[in-house]
Amino acid sequence: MLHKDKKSISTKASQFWTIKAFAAMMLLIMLALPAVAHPPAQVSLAYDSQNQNLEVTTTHQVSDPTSHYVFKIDILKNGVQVLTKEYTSQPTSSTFSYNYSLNASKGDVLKATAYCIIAGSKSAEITVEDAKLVVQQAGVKNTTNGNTSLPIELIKLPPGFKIEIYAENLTYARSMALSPDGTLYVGTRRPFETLDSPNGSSPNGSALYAIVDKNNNNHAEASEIYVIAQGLNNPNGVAFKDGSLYVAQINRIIRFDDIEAQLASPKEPVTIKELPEYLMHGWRYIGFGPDGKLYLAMGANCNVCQHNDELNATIVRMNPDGSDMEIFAKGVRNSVGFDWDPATGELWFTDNGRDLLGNDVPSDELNHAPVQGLNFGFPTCHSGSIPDPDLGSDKNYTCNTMVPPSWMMGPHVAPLGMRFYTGTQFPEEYRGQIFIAEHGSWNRDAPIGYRLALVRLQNNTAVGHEVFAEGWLQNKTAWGRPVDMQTLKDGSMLVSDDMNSVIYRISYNSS
Ligand SMILES: [Ca+2]
Ligand SMILES: [Ca+2]
Repeated sequence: MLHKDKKSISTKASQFWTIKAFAAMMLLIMLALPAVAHPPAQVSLAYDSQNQNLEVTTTHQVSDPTSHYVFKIDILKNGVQVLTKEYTSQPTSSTFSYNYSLNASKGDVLKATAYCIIAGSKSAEITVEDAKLVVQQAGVKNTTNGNTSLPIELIKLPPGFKIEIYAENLTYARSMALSPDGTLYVGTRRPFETLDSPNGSSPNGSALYAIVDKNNNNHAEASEIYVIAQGLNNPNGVAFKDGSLYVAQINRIIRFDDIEAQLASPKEPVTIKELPEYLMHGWRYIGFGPDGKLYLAMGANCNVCQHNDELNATIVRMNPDGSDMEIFAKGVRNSVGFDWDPATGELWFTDNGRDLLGNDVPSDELNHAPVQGLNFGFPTCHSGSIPDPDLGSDKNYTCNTMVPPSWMMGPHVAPLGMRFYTGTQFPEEYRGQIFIAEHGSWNRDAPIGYRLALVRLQNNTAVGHEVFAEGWLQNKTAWGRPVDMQTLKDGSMLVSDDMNSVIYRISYNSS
């Protein structure tokens, strides 16, 4: 019947339907256009006050950067246009940076807008801070229905290893801790310019997360992520012991008791330790040693300085209730990662070297503190052999009494999280070795870091250093920043990234 009707359609009607089909096709093409010609997904800004340089990083994923590209960048200072640059292509098919020489001082608001040649634009804004700080804005994430679009296929790993997204939308995810029952706790740290007040304790402060992978699919669905607390003052450090979660904010350490039973609605935490509140290097890292003590890194409140607070630039330890705090290691500028060798029970830690001595000096450090009371050099001695030039050449500072680094990680790589690999999924050659997350340089001309490094040990001594995972840095532009690692029970390894607010999972399969 239908077949017969179709056959009987007149030529006129047939022309009509052809026009209709043509119109429908045009409509479809027009509807499809926005998916082809999209505005840049992300723009982020970094201003280097010292060098008066604005770096504009744009993510604009295209198939052909010579025909579909960001053709213009506009820059406004305090609402007034100060710079316009036009381009006839973009350097890469995804993320790229342009640097502009620009005079700005503290308090100035810089805004950059990137325009797509076909359609749309994207803007980002920052407020210029003190000369010694570079302001970075994470920008707007390209997030659709909870699926973050990140080019993880760019990350290179040794053969047999795979990286995938484990959890997303964890705002500024930083340090991680795993409970014996497998709950993952995730601390966070806000970039300076997102703090609503100097102490960051407003309702718009930072969140603290817990993840329970209930369906064991090695991915955190939204229903498996708990916000344990909000409005905290940069809860960077997390540690777990005897059923309690310890959280180090800038200004205090708090403890959530019996937390596993009340992830959905935790009781009020108790404060176990008040801490001196300062922003510079004030992001706290904590962990429990094999001696049952809570260890805490107290970063130096300066780039380089002699400080009259003896706790400044140390690693301290205390009882789990906060009592009997004592200095464990001195001369530690800014450690944001430490761990104990499961074979010896001895402490190893990363340390971030001072700035403003140039691109290649000093090296960041991996250190070894087998006993209490050692001095690792800061502020008078850097990298084990460089007396500080700014603290007075007449003082004849020497490195003789200081403990040199166990391994030089390279200048400005910013080694943060540091973990012994304690699983058995990775091949034998990785077991008991040290993984280090390099957050990446913020003030080096040629960026460095933005990768996972591996330091190999032999007989309790560091003997080698290699790159384990890289690709977050592409053409001098970083699209991700590793912070901390955590080995899961199955031997896979999680890696947090505070630039993208995600956690990756690295696993190994020999077949
Ligand atoms: Ca899951
Ligand atoms: Ca040192």
